[in-house]
Amino acid sequence: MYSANYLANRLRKASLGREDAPFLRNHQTGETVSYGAFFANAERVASVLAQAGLKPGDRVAVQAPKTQAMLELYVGTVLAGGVFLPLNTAYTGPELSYFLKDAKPHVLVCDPEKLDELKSIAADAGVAEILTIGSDESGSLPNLRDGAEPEFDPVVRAPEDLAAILYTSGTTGRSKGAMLTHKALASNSETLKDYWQFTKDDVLIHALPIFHTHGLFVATNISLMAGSSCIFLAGFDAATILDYMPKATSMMGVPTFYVRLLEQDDLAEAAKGMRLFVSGSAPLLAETHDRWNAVTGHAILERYGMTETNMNTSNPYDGERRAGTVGFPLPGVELIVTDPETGAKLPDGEIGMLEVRGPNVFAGYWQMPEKTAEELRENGFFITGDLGRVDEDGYVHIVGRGKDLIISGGYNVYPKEVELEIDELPGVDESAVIGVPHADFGEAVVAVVVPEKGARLDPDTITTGLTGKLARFKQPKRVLVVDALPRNTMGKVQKKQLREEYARLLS
Ligand code: MCA
Ligand code: AMP
Repeated sequence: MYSANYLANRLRKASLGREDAPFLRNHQTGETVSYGAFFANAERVASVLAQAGLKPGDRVAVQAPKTQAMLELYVGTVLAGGVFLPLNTAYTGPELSYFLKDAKPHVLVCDPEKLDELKSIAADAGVAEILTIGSDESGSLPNLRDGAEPEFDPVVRAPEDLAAILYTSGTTGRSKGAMLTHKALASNSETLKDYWQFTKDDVLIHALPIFHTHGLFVATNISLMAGSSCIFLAGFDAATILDYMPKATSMMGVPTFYVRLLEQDDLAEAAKGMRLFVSGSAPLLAETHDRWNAVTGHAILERYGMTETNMNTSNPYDGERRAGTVGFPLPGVELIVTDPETGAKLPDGEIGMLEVRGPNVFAGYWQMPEKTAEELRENGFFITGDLGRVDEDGYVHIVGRGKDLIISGGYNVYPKEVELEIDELPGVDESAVIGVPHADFGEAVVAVVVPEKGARLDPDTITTGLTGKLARFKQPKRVLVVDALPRNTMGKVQKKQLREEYARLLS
């Protein structure tokens, strides 16, 4: 009966008839939730959403703690024909206000602790219904779910219908909503499940947040599609992960996970029975890859993706997982390297802009046709903003970013967004925000600030001034006050020079 709904059908298929098989082993509650119970709850949530007046295509925004209830909301939204719109729990009220006004969701689901703050923000954005999910699985949504009818007829959804919108920061400081179709999400997860050989016998350590592609569409969708189970952790904690490893088969993480796990004494013993470690969202240093291999005997499998495209390339499951590369284009994904200026295809081996095309590519940016046209070519190739090359054996190397982006611990920070906030603060003339190497986060945010003429600036006042305006992970780990920013003859700020000058600031 799920067959009418393209994505839900594919998320359900592997567990049909295996209702008692475990899906989530919830670390917080200590309970294991079976596939049957999980989908019954997701159907009840779909009923609650329909009761609340959700129509096909309506958005359901959620900024809630990582819980089983939030995963039920994801699947429930898909079943109800809605568009799931998860938001980073670190976002502040002003940041949330932008997303709500832009996406105009029918429903907002938030942490009960934020309800008072978000009520007026949601009302301003025209949100019809606010529900809550707390970190202990309580809240108004779980309450309504428990009183709802257990069966729901999934709303008909075609491959090209939207299943989710995920916001990704824009170079101008304005985030863009990447529109993801049922087909894009389903096809990519199906490909990855096969490529990485996930089966019902897998037990995945799930410690990533579920408001981004990596934790939601890669880790969760693959588990559902394989009918495997997840050890579901609210967040990353090295000791807890080590405790679970002997009961698990696989883990997905950002490079910071691997750097931190390498500091644990018992890693080699704990990792013995694991079959797969996947890394992505940011570059994994070859040094981390090699150390992991030396300690555990496992070669981390690195892959490369984006919010707009889900996963594009992966190192092989069987075959050499080459450190410092992101492997080969996935089956069905085409990858070309082009001249960043002209867009012309470059000869093999040359460094240029990576462009990708395939069923995984998004349908465009929400209500931003000009932005869509700038980045998504008419022939279907998406201009990633990443610079790379393909070596003689076909492995893709990412050598840099054409876009002005900092990736800190797997979270993206757009310097412009931070600079705009800093420049608003009293006594600031201008600022330049850069990423510098950081042993734990890979890159860390640093702000170089010039005071107004005659003004005295204390770095702490910048830090305090940003509180409540920007999510903590976007805030500079260090603020430097200088007399002037380096510029070229055209007057353009030389960020490269700043990055070189401060390369060892935090390492
Ligand atoms: C936390 N903090 C950070 C970060 N995380 N600062 C900079 N960068 C970060 N990533 C700050 C907090 O604001 C806080 O600061 C202090 O560090 C401690 O916070 P806590 O929550 O305890 O940190 P943590 O639990 O140690 O978190 C680090 C983490 C986490 C586990 C690496 O950031 C994480 O789970 N990252 C994964 C992100 C992810 O899933 N990315 C996938 C995006 P203060 O004390 O000052 O308040 S999807 C994607 O990129 C594409 C599509 C792809 O290819 O996957
Ligand atoms: P997001 O905007 O969160 O979708 O982040 C996507 C960006 O993360 C990509 O455009 C890359 O710059 C980066 N990224 C993801 N995976 C990798 C990887 N394995 N190596 C290097 N960069 C990566």
